[in-house]
Amino acid sequence: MKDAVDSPARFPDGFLWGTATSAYQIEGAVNEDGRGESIWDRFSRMPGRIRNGDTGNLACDHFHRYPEDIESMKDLGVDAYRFSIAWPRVFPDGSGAPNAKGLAFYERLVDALLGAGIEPVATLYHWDLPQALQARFGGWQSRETARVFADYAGFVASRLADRIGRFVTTNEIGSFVDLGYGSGVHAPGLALAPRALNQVRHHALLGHGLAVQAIRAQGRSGTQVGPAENLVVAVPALAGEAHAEAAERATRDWNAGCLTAMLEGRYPAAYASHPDAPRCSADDLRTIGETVDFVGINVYGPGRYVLAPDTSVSADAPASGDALASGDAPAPGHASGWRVAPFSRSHPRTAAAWQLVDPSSLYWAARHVTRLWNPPAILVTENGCAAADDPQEDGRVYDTDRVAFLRAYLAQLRRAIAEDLPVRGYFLWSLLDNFEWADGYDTRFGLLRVDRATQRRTPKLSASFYRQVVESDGAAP
Ligand code: IFM
Repeated sequence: MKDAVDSPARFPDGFLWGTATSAYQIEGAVNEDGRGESIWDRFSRMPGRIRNGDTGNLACDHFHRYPEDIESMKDLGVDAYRFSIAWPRVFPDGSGAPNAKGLAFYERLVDALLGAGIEPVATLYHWDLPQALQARFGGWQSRETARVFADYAGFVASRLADRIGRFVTTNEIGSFVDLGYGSGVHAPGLALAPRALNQVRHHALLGHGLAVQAIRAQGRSGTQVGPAENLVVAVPALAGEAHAEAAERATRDWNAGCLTAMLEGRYPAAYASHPDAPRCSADDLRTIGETVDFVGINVYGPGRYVLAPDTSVSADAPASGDALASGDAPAPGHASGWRVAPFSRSHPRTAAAWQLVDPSSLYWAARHVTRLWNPPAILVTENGCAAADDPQEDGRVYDTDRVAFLRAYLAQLRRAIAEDLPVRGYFLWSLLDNFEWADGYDTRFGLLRVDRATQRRTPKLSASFYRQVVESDGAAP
């Protein structure tokens, strides 16, 4: 295996350097211009659900400050900006009559981005489900939600595909289903049994597939569409092809209920035959497996370390729980041809307790996705680092850990490019410090600090670093 971390790789022409955000995390203005309530408005009002009782009511006030935020993107020099459209702004009741004023915000945003020479990339679902659909159908518990999601996606494409060339359907089905309907730590805060949880995930996958069809039907010829998934990335613990192949198999198994199903149009046999498997028809699977123009991968760190099955080290661990969650393999690893090397307790993490660090996870994610499913293109739709980056006495933010993190992950992106893996864009999460869901505003991923009291934006050291990356087309790290 060639290790190209240190070799200079030219990024392909048209490679997109970007930043990413999502609507509820930055917009604020939750009651303006006819926006309907979302499940996150409701959830964040519930006592004890969000750290410090934070809400997205004001967030980064991006709804009013987007011109300033676009200026910041111009300073960074980025080619593209991935944002999300708030479904309840466009359809306050989830379906029915569209809200012209809600759509008008995104028209203003998109026009301003294009005016600044920045390509808009729009995500249609980044977790802010209209509360009306939760009340009416139980949200993604019902396939009706998948159906009306496609109506909304088609409508947005019919109005904006003249200016938006790339749409992301759903962001991280693997997260919003498990956290919102399984552990209940995210909206809508439910804790369903495994079978019901898998059915919810199936409906979300169906929503993705139906949205692909609707965008193709109502967008323009050439409009590109794909999902963004935080796949569980198996990283080979040791060098050598046998371990790399074991990690590839493990990645397919661990994403059985999500990305594997989307990209293969079927659930792998071990998943489909599990007693908790979702009910589904052949038609559903064809829809879920609609071809996509790109696969968005959100990569923050390693999901598991994996070894070839016959490796004689003492590492051995149960590979699966009983529940068929998207991150769980349905069959023991030995049967599937891999085994787990468990994380040590001292494995490095960022300021977010869940974020384990290994830069090579970005390379392995791109390599596994390419070898397993050979998509036309891969976009790194999210990658970033949580940091406890308080301002220093001079008022500046020296987020040295984020710079070190990005430098190391981007070197692995160069390694992927040097091996001709079809990565066509990189969107750094996130432009701004923002509402980090149940963690509120205390967990920060931004290139720009946002002062909570004044909303003042201060570019951090990492913003200067990323400007150099973009300026040099990835050569600088
Ligand atoms: O902030 C989130 C984002 O909404 C989805 N992907 C992971 C990010 C960091 O936790």
